[in-house]
Amino acid sequence: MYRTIIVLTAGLLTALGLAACVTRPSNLDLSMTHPSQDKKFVVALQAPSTPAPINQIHSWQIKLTTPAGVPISHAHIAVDGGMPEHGHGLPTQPQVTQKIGGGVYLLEGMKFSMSGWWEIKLAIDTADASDKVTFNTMVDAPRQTR
Ligand SMILES: [Cu+2]
Repeated sequence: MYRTIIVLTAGLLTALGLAACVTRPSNLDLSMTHPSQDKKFVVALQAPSTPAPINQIHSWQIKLTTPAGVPISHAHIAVDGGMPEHGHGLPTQPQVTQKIGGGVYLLEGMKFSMSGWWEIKLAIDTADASDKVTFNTMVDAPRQTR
């Protein structure tokens, strides 16, 4: 009798554990500076605050350089993203609206509509090269204290 309960409990815990594993990889790379997919650029993404506020429009900055660290100032950067676990995209259509100079760009119109794991994908085009980069970020549930 007790044995049955223990086996059932263990089974339930295993099922819950597996469900948790599906939510996101445990080795999710949250770093905000990455080489692009084909190593043509190095891209740094700067959030407005850590963590980014939920359900508010915010602006980020993107710094783009060559692998050697030379700033790239005349790139076209397209933005996409979403929540891989839920299969939906970004709730807004963020745009790179300004080239600030020194390889820094202003990314406006970002919004996260729920807490959890979000991907931010950039497609970068210059006269010489095209490449992509994906960033991961975790958005927390809203805090009551703010
Ligand atoms: Cu979602």
